[in-house]
Amino acid sequence: PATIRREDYRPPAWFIPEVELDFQLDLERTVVRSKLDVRRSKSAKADEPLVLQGDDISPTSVKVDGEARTDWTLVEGDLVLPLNGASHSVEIEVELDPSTNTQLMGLYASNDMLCTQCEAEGFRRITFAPDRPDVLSRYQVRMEADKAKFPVLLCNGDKVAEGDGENGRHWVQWNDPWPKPSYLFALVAGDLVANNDSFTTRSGKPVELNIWVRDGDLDRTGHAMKALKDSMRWDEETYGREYDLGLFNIVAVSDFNMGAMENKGLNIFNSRYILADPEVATDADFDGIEGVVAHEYFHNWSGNRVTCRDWFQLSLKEGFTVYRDQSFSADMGSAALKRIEDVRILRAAQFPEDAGPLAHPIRPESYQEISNFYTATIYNKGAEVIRMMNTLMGAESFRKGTDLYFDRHDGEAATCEDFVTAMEDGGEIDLKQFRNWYETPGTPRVTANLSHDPQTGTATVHLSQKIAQNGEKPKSSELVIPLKTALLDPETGAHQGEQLLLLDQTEKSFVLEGYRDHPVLSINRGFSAPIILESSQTAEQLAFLSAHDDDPFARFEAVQRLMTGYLTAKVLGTPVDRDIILHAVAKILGDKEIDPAFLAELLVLPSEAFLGDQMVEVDPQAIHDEREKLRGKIAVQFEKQFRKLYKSCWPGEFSLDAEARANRKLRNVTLGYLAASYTDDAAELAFEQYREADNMTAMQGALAVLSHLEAEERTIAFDDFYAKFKSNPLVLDKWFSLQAMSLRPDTVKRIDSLSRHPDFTLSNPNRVRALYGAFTGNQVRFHDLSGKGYQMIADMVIALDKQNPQTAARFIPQLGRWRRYERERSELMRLALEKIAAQPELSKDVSEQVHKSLA
Ligand code: HT7
Ligand code: ZN
Repeated sequence: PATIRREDYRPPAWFIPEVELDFQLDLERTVVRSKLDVRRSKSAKADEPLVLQGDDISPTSVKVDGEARTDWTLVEGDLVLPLNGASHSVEIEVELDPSTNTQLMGLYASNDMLCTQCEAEGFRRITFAPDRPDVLSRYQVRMEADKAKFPVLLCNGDKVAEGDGENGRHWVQWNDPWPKPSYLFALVAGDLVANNDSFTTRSGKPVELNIWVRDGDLDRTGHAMKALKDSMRWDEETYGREYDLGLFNIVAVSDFNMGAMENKGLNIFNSRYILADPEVATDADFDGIEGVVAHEYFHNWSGNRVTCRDWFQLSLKEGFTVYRDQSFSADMGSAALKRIEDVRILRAAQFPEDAGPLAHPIRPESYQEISNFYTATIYNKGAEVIRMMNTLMGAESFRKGTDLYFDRHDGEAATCEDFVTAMEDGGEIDLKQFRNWYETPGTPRVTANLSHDPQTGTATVHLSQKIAQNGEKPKSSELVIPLKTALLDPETGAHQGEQLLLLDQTEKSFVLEGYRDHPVLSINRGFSAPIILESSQTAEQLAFLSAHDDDPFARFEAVQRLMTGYLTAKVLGTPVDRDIILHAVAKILGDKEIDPAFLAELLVLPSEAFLGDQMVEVDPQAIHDEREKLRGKIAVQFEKQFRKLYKSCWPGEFSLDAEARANRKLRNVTLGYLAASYTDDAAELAFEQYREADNMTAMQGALAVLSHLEAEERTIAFDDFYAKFKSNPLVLDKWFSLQAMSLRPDTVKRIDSLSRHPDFTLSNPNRVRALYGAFTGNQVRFHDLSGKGYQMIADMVIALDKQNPQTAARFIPQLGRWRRYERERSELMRLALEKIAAQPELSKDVSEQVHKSLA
């Protein structure tokens, strides 16, 4: 496949100010007629032909200025049409069969409804167009379909007319006043019902809000609607951004490649990010809905009103919007817990990406298939970069910067450079060196050491940075790294205030005055920079921080570092003291000030995957064994406290308030410890929780414990769960996932049989992720030394690639980390990749990921 490079960007030769589309919709035969008002760019050559992208479509008719034309050619799917004037009207007709579109890009069928996904390059599968984000057009769309089968016809913008046609058909005319790139186009046709509500903007404009779902799902849309209204208000208050149409539609679909899509005025969502009630959704699901609804809504400004010039600028909209949705969720709930969660995600998904063969900067230099670049780096590291700007600038100046960015680029297709320049100009700050974050792949490693001179009462923080050279070569390695720091009194944990240390050279020292005693260093508080900290802190100092640090993230981090240090030492066979961990846990459990949700966070051991990421050579079995031993020891040592805590978090009536959620969380964590304490009643206890549960958080917590056990309660509970929820696809996904995450030795076999279960299908990405995605996260079973886990994923990728390349390609990074594993596993993983690479006719998506992983 061809490589597309950022440096090769050229402005478009033709602009299309107006687009008219006419859809004669049907599941098997849809006719699309387009009328494009094409204008030659002043900078384009006079004989430059019009090139309109197409993918897997061919025109049934082409007209220019009303005259039929046959002098067009198809070049690698694109329509090339010679034109000699400065402006023309081009009409094209295309026929599609949405029912056979298994890629879920372009126009496709999902449960008898028709919907679209155009980002990044799906519009070209609907009709021929300049399918690039820097060509913005005003769209007028007419949709016509059978009224009984498709009573609801939705598109971007405002509905301007509707009527009935012949033969039971009806039509709707839509007009979107805001010029937009083709990737933001959307339509939906189906038999849907709406949760209808309204919102009044702060300037007094009424907005009609609809969440469209299938009949029967309506009473599960309340949480999403609340999240939408909260987001609209928050964006007005926090960024001064108002909604700009009279209508905002959301549609939930079951077959969707990603989480959701921010199409102008018509967001389309994976149903898992819309539908929830306590019986079917966990607290984490509720949070996911709030975050994704907000994210898509916020795109209306950061993405739609100001869009991206080209796909290399993807983080311009995605990084900024993730930062915005993270801040929103922090404001809606607990900022501390949200930060811990965000960092967990960053470390689980982005750090490994940065350390592997697919590493890329947040503004990549090249790609073969842009769908492969919807990554944790673009999204989550991109958000961290924006967060660092906020830290450097301060809230007020940051807001001045974003105000200027929105004003300056409203209605334009902008670049990351435009964003940084606006932040500089609006916020009055120099971000020259900070820009290095945009072109530097890899996670910086920062060493931090503290020295103390009792004579002068000075404490010196010695910092240095280096970056692992992986993937694309960094152009510059000196980053601006903002480190929130405090020096804690070694007796009381008190400090004189937080300081922001800016590490902007390879090495830098900061001398701080007024410390009679050697203080304890608390650095990168709040995870102010996305780095790996290498400090020479002793276990005693970490234990001190884990008991005293007043920054919740730093306290959490101290516990994690303490446990990580212990576990990695054990795996390597280095002698290490366990008592210090047990004392730290005792202190945490004895701290009456800690709220239950935070206590639950502090008690969770670092994940096996995270522990592996800290090691030069990963042995998943050894990591698993040591982690289980420590868990068992903590469980046995503190069994009484866990039992007491478990009982004390007995839930009352279900509520989504913070206290009730904290109790559910702590209850599940303590149940996990009780099960690990080798007590005889573990299965019984979990089973009882399962039976008595009136909410999915408790049910899932119980099943997660049971899933690992050899007990008849396990079979009874899983069978019961299946019988209860088999008609709810989102809950059935949980049934598949929970089994795929089981630590039982027969898990690989079980996955194999689940892949032949009547409810399993490769056609639904949620189901694929539920089974195989959960399995690849199950470190000890996916990395089973037999290599069967790797083969299973390779075979699935090969089969899925023929149907849905985008979803298939997302499984490659799991195998792509083969170099990090011990010799035997490493070789087996490589062989699985080789097997995929040897397939004829691999998609661009899978081919790019596999070849980069093997290179
Ligand atoms: N901007 C959206 C990206 C997206 C997408 C990309 C490729 C293929 C399918 C897709 N569905 C949605 C989602 C977002 O970040 O808001
Ligand atoms: Zn997004």
